[in-house]
Amino acid sequence: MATLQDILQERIPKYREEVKGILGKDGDKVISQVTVTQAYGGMRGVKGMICDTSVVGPDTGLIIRGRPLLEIKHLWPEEIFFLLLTGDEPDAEAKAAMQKEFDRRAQVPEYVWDVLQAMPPDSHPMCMLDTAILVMERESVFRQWYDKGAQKTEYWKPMLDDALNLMARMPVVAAGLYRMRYKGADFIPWTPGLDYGANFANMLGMPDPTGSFAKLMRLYLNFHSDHEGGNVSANTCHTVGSALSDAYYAVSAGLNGLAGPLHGLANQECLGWILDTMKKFGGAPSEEQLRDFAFDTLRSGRVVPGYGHAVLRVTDPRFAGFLEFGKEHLADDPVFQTVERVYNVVPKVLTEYSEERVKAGKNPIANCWPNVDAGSGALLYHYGLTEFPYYTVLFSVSRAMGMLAQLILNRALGTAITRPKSVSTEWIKKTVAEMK
Ligand code: CMX
Repeated sequence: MATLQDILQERIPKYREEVKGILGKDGDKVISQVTVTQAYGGMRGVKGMICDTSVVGPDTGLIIRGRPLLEIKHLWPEEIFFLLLTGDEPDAEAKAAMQKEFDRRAQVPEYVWDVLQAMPPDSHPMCMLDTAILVMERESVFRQWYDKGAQKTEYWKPMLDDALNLMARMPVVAAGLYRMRYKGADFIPWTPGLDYGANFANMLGMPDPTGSFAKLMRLYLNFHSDHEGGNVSANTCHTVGSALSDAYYAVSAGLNGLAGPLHGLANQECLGWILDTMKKFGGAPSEEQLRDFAFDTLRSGRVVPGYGHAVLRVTDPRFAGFLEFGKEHLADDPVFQTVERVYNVVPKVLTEYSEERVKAGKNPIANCWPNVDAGSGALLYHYGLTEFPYYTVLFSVSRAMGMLAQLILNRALGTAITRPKSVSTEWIKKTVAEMK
């Protein structure tokens, strides 16, 4: 049986050789240019970093290691992590070995709970999760190896150790803080022998007589795991990790970015918007009512959460996958029905509104289609997870997989410390003037 460690040990030297070959042969080829708009505009579209775990095509959405997301939606989180890292699905034995790794590592130190208990009771759950991750930094295997003078070529090994520890502990911490923060209840421990997604579902403590909540958790953890390298959370994690900060520092930094309302926090805002429509109209609104509500939102200067994307230009396949799950498991739920109706209405509203914006001299809305956050909240709500601020924590447990896989590969390649060149507005003015 080839374990994750065996496969990486065998492949990393080849991966290094491949990259060395590319750099030796084509290192001076130009792959991207930067306009002034891009420099002021979040570097959108500038190709200036490498990520091999996944790519996001504007017209295809997420593709993990060459596999379009909806073709691999059946994979469990432990299989997704293996795939992200190696490019292959694990065989049954390797999958079982991964599950044993998590069983072995899923002990959360007592001091983590003490720290969480000491936090103000109105702390945001994302702040609690990040605090828990940071406080465990003292256990970083990478830092111990580094302090002892480990060879650079070996760095990926303690990084993998940290990654597996962190991955095993994150669902325990996330579920524990949920029960502490919202239920005032005792923690439910990790159950050895139970898979990662079902374990998380079980530790949250939702009643799940049919097992469909565990199915949702596996799907949820799969769908949010990675979204190439340039998004705020992955990019931040990459930058912090490039300074050889360990996985605890890097992942918590990335997750702080995920906590922003234009990124992962939209997860909590979407369902709020859906429920506001239902409150206003006394139940699932008609499409006409939704249209008016969406225009009111936009004209009051707010965004319609769950719609639009920095890269995607089509319906996010992750949204499509959640919609399919909803149709199968909760078709009669009025909140889910509202999500479906919003999908029928909002793309048209945003398209019209975008045209109004352009006439008024503003930017068009580049993508009027739903992103991942537009539907997932309704599914969680159906199963009793009604605390919106918690949704980004679920996102985080999943996204940590992609961030950790990217960190390990970057340590394997010895990726350089990130240091793009910034320029001043004065420089832009002078440089542009010289071009005329
Ligand atoms: N509602 C209203 N206006 C929107 C919009 C939406 N859903 N999506 C984009 N716009 C606006 C932008 O705010 C921007 O306006 P200004 O020029 O006045 O600042 C304009 O359209 C152009 O933006 P864009 O090029 O289409 O999109 P960006 O790459 O700048 O931003 C995103 C992308 C996701 C931040 C934006 O679409 C948005 O705010 N969506 C709603 C929030 C959301 O769902 N976020 C979750 C994204 C998924 C994730 O990354 O986690």
